[in-house]
Amino acid sequence: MSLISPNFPIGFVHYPEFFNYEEQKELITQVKLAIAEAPFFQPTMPRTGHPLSVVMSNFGPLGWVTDKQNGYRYERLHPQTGRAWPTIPATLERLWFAVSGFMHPPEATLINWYRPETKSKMGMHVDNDENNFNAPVVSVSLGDPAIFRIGGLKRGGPTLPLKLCSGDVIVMGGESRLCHHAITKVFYGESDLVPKGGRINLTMRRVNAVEA
Ligand code: MD6
Ligand code: FE
Repeated sequence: MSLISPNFPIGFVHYPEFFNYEEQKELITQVKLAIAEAPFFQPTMPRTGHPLSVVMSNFGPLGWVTDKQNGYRYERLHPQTGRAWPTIPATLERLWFAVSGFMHPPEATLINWYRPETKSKMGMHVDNDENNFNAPVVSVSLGDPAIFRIGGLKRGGPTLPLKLCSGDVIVMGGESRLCHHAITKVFYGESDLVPKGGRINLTMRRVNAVEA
């Protein structure tokens, strides 16, 4: 069952517990396998070099990375190993085709780990490093619950909160695709799903327009 709140931007959909506990554990296994190949790296802000509070990795032909020198971008290779990212697990590809309404596969799946040690959060941002915004962004939450807040197209406007629990999926398409959003709180220690604790978020995206 999907929930569409009348107050949320058009194109925003929430699927509470899309994945059951067994499926969540399977996704964590997939993340662990990926991390063995493509270890978490510490992303840093463009120009300042200030570290983001999460650590990251990716699945897919393209991975989202950021560092002081070159800023936000997509890369084919892991910044430290120089190897290609692991392929997107079949479960996630199936999710994409089930909920995105988009005929072409995702090109990138960002893995964010919100660690209990650092009490990670994520500031207000827009996902706009892609070359085309026709496809929605699809995201999966695993582990500790969190408060997601979504605003409008302009920075600094009012925002609405949504609690994201383990197994939840959200879709940001249509008018919501370029809305500001953040993770303002994580309820650390509530879930035992993630081996070293915390929250894992998987964010699936298209980067390039579909070729004609
Ligand atoms: C998170 N999510 O849930 C952060 N972006 O940890 C995002 O930044 C996000 O969930 C675009 C679309 C869906 C998302
Ligand atoms: Fe985002």
